[in-house]
Amino acid sequence: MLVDAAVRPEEFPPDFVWGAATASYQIEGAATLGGRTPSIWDTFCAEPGRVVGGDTGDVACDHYHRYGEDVGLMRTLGLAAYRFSVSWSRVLTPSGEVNADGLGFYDRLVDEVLAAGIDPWVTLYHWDLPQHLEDAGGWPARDTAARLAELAAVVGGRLGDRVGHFITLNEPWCAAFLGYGNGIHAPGRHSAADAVAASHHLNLAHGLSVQALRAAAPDALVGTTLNLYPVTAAFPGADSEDAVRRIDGLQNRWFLDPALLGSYPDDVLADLGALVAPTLIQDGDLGTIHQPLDFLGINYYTRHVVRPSAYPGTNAGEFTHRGLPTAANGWEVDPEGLTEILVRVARDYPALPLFITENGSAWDDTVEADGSVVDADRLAYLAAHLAACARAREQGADVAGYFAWSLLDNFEWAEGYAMRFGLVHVDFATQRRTVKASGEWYGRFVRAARDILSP
Ligand code: PNW
Repeated sequence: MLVDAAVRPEEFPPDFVWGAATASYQIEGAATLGGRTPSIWDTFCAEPGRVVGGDTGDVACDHYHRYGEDVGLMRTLGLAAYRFSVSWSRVLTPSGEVNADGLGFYDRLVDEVLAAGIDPWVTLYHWDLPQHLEDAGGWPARDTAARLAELAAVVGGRLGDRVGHFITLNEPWCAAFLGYGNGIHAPGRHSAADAVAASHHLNLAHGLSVQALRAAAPDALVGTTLNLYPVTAAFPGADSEDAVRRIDGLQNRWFLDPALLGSYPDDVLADLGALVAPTLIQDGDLGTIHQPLDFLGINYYTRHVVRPSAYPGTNAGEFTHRGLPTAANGWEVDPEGLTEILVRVARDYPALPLFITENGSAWDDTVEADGSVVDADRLAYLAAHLAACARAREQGADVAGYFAWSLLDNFEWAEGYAMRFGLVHVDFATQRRTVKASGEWYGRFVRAARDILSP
């Protein structure tokens, strides 16, 4: 890939938040240690054919034991902030008790991050639902929303004296539609109605968790993270315009509107029709979901280019490409889409600081004879997307920070360890970490932007 994107540190304000992100199941390992019980991802990985290569998160990056080294890498990169998620089934037991060992891990991690001069940003839910809650119905069951608020109270209460930013959910669209709709993610169920029910209960869980966090951690700032995509028609025509509206509705507005405007979009309700069970959206739900937020997290990877038959979650080839370069996982590299989605969100949902809480790309990295990792494509991707953030800021979007996905190569869900997104290469046989060329570049850029000296 070749992207010609000049971007300079001076294009960002001194208080712009520079970070990197991870998620618990993707890096921690230690799946059975410290009282952790199984999550839906442990179960899913154990089922043949679900994950490429039969890979699991049992060991992953062994971050549970190596977090000190990993925080050292963050410091080397000059990061101002580190976004990670908590493993729900580490923190709470199936009977709802606090597991002191599990919560203690995050307590130590937060202290280590702070001691390195880095701000911890904590995501409550990044897809690893405790298996016992799935057995009780999972996200299609309304009760699961209240259970997340219990986690919020515990985590907020324990970490809220030191953590300045909490994110309720990571990408509820994925959790609902990939988990319960097309089944490519855990728990691997295939029901459109269940996916829609899950999406409403995730939205509800967001609202309830904001309330719980406000009570438990009154000094912290609270937001959520959505995976948003600009949606473009593959070719002109009225059918295409309707496909754009439908995909944009379910992918973007179905999550943005209730959280930020207090209503579901009428056109999406009409599209879904009987998939929205009569008892699903209850009186008062939208008021609960619509909590004042301090920021919105946006994860951006690519654009959706749709044909008339497109429908999210169906995975049936209705999405297409524009002929741009594609990363190793097939996602088109489209930095202009990032500018577009930022400017659009700033226009339609004003007065909310926006943070890129994930952006990055998978490539087949080359490990040189001397052990260095050359990843020119990832470096170019990063530079082009930082330039896209700068363009959005010039157009008035309040883009206040950027978290690269990901700090480390890690367990890439259904793709297992085959797809590498890290700024830091991980040799999974030895757990040896090597900062890639992209990581070196990002570190230099961040240090220049923050006006801090090299280590
Ligand atoms: C996001 N899709 O996942 C997640 O937040 C990360 O945990 C993940 O590692 C990263 O992006 C890279 O994939 C997604 O198929 C996974 O549409 C799949 C999809 C979207 C986002």
